[in-house]
Amino acid sequence: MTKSEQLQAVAILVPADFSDHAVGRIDRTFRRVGIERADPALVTGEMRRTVRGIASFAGVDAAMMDALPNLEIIASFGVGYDSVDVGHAAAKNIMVTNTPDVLTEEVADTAIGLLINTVRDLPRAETWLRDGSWVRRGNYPLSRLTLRARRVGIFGMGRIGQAIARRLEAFGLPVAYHNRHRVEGLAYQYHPTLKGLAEAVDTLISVAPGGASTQKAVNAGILSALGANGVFVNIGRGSTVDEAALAAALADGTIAAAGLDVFADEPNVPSALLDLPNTSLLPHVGSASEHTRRAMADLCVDNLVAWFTDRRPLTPVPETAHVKART
Ligand code: NAP
Ligand code: 8YV
Repeated sequence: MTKSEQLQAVAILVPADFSDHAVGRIDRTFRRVGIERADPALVTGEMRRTVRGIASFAGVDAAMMDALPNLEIIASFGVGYDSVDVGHAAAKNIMVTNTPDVLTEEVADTAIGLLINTVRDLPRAETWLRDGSWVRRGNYPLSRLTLRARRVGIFGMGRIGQAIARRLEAFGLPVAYHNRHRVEGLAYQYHPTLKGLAEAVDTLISVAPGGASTQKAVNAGILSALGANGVFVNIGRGSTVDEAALAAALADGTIAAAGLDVFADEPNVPSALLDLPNTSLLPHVGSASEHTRRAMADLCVDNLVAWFTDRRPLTPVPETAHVKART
C-alpha cells in the first residue's frame, strides 16, 4: 500500500459545521466520518471501532474521548484549546494540536480595531451617517474618550499580546503586562499580579487563554482598579471575565467603556451588556477573515497528515507534547 492509500484508510471524525477548506482537504486525504457534533451519544459502533482522529472546532470532552477507544489525535481548529479536555487527553495518550502563529497578526489587528471602536465610538458614528442623522441632526457628538495619553496593560503577553503591543508602540502608547512569568527580553513593564497591572494603567486588553487559572480573573476589584477613565477590551476568552461585574462597572461609571469580541456563553450575549451605550461588541471575529481561517484550516489538517505519516505533529499543545504515537 502506498503512503497515500494508507492515509485514505484512516478515519477522521469531523463535526458538521467545520471549515469547508479543511473538510475538502480531509476528504482528499483521509476517510472522513461525519457527525452532527462531538457528542458521545452520537457515536456509532463503526465510529468506535475505526475513528483514529478528530478535527475539532467546538471542543472535545472526556466522555467523547472515552467513546472512541482508537482515538490518537484531536486536531483543534484555533489557538485556544480550553474547550478540549487536555488533561484527560494526556492521561489517555491522545495527542492534541492547535493552530498558533498563523492567526496572530489578524487577531492583533482585530484587537486594535475593537479598541479604537470602543474609545472613539466609531460604530455609532457610522450608524449616525447611515440613518440620516448627519443630515437631519448635524455633526456626530465628540467622543468622550480618546486613545491619546492612555497607558495600556496587556493581560496575556504571549504571541497575540506581543503583536498587539507592537501596534500600540507605533501609536505612541506605553505598554505594561501581566503573565504568570516575565517574558525574557521584553522591555515592557512587567506586573506580577493582574491587580498591580490594572492599578498602573487605564486601558486593559485581555488576550489570556480560558481555563481554570483565568476563570473570572477580570472581576469587580480589577475593574475598580482600572478606574473611571478605564477601558477594558477582551479578545481572549469570555470565561476570563465576571460579566455581571463588568456590566455593573459599565453602568455605574466604575469604568468608562468596554470592547468585547468574546463572551462566557457564546453566542448568547447578556442583555446587560447589549443594552449599555458604552460597549462595543463583536461576534468572536478575531481571526475571522477568509485568509486567516484558511491558514488555520491548513495547519489543523497538516497536523493530522504529519501525525499519520511521520507520527509527529507540527504544533502539539504543551500538555500533550510528550505523547508518543502508539505504533
Ligand atoms: P499564548 O502565546 O500561549 O499566550 C498566552 C499568554 O497568556 C502567555 O503569555 C501566558 O503567560 C499568559 N497566561 C496564561 N495563563 C495565564 C494566567 N493564569 N495568568 C496570567 N497570564 C496567563 O497564546 P496566544 O497565541 O497569544 O493566544 C492567546 C489566547 O487568545 C488564546 O488562548 C485564545 O483564547 C485567544 N484567542 C482569541 C481569538 C479571537 O478570535 N477572539 C483568536 C485567537 C486567540 P504565562 O504562561 O507566563 O502565564
Ligand atoms: C476561532 C479563536 O474563532 O483561535 C482561537 O482561539 O478563538 C478563534 O481564532 C476559534 O478557535 C474557532 O473555534
